[in-house]
Amino acid sequence: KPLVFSGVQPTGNLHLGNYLGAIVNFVALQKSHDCIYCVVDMHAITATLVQPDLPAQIREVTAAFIAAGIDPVKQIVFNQSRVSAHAELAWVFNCVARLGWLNRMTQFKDKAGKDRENASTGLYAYPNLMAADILVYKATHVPVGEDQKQHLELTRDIAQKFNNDFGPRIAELGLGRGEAGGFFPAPEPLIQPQAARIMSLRDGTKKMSKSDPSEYSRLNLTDDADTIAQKLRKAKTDADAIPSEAKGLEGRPEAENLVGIFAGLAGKPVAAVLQDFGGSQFSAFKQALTDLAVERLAPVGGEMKRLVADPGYIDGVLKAGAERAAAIAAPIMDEVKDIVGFIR
Ligand code: AQP
Repeated sequence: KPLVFSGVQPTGNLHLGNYLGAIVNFVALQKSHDCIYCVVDMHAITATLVQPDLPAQIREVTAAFIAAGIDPVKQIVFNQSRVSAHAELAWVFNCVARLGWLNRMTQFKDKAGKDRENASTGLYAYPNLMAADILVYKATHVPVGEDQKQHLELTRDIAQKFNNDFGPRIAELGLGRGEAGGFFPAPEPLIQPQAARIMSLRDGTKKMSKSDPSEYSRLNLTDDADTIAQKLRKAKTDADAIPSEAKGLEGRPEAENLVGIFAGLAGKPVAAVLQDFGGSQFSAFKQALTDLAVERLAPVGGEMKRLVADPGYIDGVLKAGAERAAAIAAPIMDEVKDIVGFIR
């Protein structure tokens, strides 16, 4: 049976890229799938150990999920550290994944930067924990932005190696899944084509990111209308008008990004946006983009602020979600222990 799993790190500054690249898709998928949405607090300490206010950051992501339209009664919403099976399976996967596989991960290279010797081992093993997050539920579909595609491929490699290496034990214990035989499924990424990669408002070649020191690089979900207007007014552009066809965006990363953001917010293809605005100057386009961004984001931000003002409600959602998540994960983790040979 298809099952959706995805996570967002509570590292502060939740932004438009997280929203259009991931959360909008989370909301859409709940119509057709059972979904587990996780606030991945254990991932949040991999790059920066001491977070400014981790409990508040966890509540903020939870509020964003609910404000965007995720139903925490129908779907499962919880914080990762509460379900210990994630950490247990991650350890097994630390022993499945090969150093050579992790050495290829571009996110580690980006986040570790030049001072690689000083990066935490948690940051290095991050993709193994991510694989455990997904596979501890045997989830089959993972909505993510394009930056996570490589980690999803690694998750599939880990699933396959586990299935192969333990193949005889899996068969002996009768724990294979139907004809495929393997224990873990090979989960598939679900990437929104229009908003797969939202770029910085200051530099169209850099991903919009929570950790960018410039507030002007991103639209935060909690920005008010004036802040959204100000950031978009200052967003970098070039001197040419908006083209009427996509090939006119080639070599113009900032223009491409703003048109892509418009398309993502409007839920329209880029070609339709170019048809409407082809020939317009950026000043007029930015005004229309501001109106649209305020219309789409302000209600989400407003609802987030209302929800975080009631931490009791949020904490109740996370606790109930963790109990439901643990009930799914625990028997799968027991089977993993049986396959590996741990006495329990
Ligand atoms: N710029 C983006 N465009 C589209 N999707 C994006 N995502 C992140 N940035 C963009 C997607 O949002 C989901 C949650 O991301 P995350 O918080 O778990 O991790 P991240 O990718 O490390 O996010 P940031 O914002 O870029 O944080 P920092 O600055 O810490 O690196 C994921 O599905 C991600 O693809």
